[in-house]
Amino acid sequence: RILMTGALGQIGTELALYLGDIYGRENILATNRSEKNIEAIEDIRFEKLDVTDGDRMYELVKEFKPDTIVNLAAILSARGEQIPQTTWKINVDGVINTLEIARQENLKVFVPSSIAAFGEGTPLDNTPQTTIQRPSTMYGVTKVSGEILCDYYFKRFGVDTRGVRYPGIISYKTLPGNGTTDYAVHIYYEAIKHKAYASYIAEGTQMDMLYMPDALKAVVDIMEADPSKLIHRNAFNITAMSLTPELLDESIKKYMPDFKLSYDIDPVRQAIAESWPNSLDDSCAREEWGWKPEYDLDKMTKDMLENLEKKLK
Ligand code: VAH
Repeated sequence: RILMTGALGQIGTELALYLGDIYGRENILATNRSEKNIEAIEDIRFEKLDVTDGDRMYELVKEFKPDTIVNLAAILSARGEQIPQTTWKINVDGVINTLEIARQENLKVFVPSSIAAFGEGTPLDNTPQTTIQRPSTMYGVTKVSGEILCDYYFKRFGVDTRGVRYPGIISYKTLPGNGTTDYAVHIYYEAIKHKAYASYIAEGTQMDMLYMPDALKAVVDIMEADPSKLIHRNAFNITAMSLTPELLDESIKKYMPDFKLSYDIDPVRQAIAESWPNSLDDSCAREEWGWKPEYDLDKMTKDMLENLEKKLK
């Protein structure tokens, strides 16, 4: 049984249904600070929860009796720069409350990190699993803090914490909320709606990306992995592709030859994107728990355009 936080976000809505289909929808309790987008999780039980309210989270755990907490609640990178103090509170209190309850109730924990956990001084090409982490965004600071807190609770208290460093995630069901990689989602929506998109990220800017089905499978694969094989735990680099706006443009043009890409750079999100890796080394995830993405760029583009065609018509 799984209690999820942030379950109405870009990952949360699809992960709730995905986990429900595997473990039984009655075994999922989806929570979120607001009820916006609640229809996306269909008949899965929902309770309002602000992850900074540890007492309320504990009440829900006592009542629902999960064996696992999946803590997705977070303010993402670009929004996080507008409200850094709130971002710290939500992102880190959410992790601490999750870990404290997991410690006291002996629960398993999944907390995702992000490529945003890297920054100044990190080798940006083929970024290693273990390297310098000096992120330049508050979101990134909270993600590094989350990684270290989860490692601490595993080493000090034996809490079974696990997580991955997600790259940008591309999906067509729920729009992401104010991230930096979101341009790679909006480009597909705009391709269907207007056959054109003005990218706020500059040509040549490389960022790792993952298609949602692979992002979802990673959660189950790591949580069901044999713990004796895990050398790392809370921040596995995972990726499927290193994308630029022009690579997305080229792929979309294979299906929509008259698509037009232009640029309207947002200096804030461009600076964030440039501080993140160009490509990740995800060999540890592949070796320790069999990480293997199924979607490459063209396969993702085909699926995105077909599904958005239906969704937006
Ligand atoms: C963001 N989509 O852009 C999130 C993610 C790696 C990017 O953390 O902030």
